Amino acid sequence: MSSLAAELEAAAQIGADGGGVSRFAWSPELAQANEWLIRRLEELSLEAELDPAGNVFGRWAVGEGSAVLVGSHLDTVPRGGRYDGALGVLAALATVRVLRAEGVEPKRPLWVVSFNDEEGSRFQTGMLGSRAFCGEVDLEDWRRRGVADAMARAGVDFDQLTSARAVDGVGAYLELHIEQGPVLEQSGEDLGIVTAITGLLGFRVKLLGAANHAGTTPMDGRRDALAGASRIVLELREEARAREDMTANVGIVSVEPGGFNVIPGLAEFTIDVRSPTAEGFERAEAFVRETVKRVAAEEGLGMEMSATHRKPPVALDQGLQDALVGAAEAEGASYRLMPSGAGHDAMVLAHHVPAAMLFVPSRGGISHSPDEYTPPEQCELGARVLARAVRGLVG
Ligand code: HGY
Ligand code: MN
Ligand code: MN
Repeated sequence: MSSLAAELEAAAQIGADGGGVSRFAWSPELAQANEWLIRRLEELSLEAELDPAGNVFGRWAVGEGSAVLVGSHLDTVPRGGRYDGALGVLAALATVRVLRAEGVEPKRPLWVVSFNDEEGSRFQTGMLGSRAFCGEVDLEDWRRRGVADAMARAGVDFDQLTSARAVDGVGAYLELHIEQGPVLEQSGEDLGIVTAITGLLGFRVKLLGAANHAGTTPMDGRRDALAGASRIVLELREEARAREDMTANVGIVSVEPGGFNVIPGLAEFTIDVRSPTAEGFERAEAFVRETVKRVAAEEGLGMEMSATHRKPPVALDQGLQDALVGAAEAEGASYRLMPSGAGHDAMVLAHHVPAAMLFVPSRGGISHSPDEYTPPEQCELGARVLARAVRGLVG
């Protein structure tokens, strides 16, 4: 088994959960994964650091000028797969290993990174680590979301988050990632070179009705919060199905008081909508706000709605895409230029430095699931192309 496959296997044991992996920001499982990673970085004689935002860096401090930053994330969705994020972090390690083995002396610094909380699983607002690294910290919003309490429980000082900004030292960011969709498997190419990353919109909605007796309350006139939420879920789905440039998902729903014979008086849920175009992104946001407001009114429900995240679609750097094309061709790998339907830390970095991503196929297009899988030879080809591109960037 290659060291990449072995390390993916070892990482998947940390936070193993029901066949998948659960590692959330400032949780013991992610802390254990970060410690494991730091040991790997130190074995490669890199300067390892756990920064104030929970990001893990391994720095090869050589040469001069801005650093090439390579990595991804080790946090996961609940019972996620073993490749989402981890592949990119471990491929960055493999890149250093290859360059050292080849006796390459980089002419500029090379940094490996595992960003904290890319998924947003705990606080429903993702990419906290890369946003802090880039100086995009919203202390009040994050405090309101419980980030400060979670950090305090983990013994980490919330007020130090703003000192995590260090993107000024970076000149380029590269991330290897599984595609998390069916395109490459269906088209048969070895690799995807990402042109742009879809825009992400997140909301948290609370519908307030009236808890009442499920049997004696006349059907007309009920103020059923879950019925209202259900209508919104289906209307979002219909709209997204009818459009080429929109996806919609409601992944978390809770109702109160939660009795089988009680009409739900309160329903709280998340909304995740996405669009790869600026126009589609604006239209999707307007549609969500209008639909929630209209259905709440029609159902006689009170409504509270807050945005959890808003990341417009972003194009990735043409020069770095060209470098990935050159590296793929040099490795004899077939590839296609393609957008990403998933969000990534690269969409944060891309607003600050040239950033690019490389995809390997996902079996059945499955991700955010224990069934996520990419064959070792495809992972290794992706890692080889990444290493070749990085070698070209560090001179
Ligand atoms: O949700 C996403 O697209 C990413 O996996 N965080
Ligand atoms: Mn993910
Ligand atoms: Mn990811």
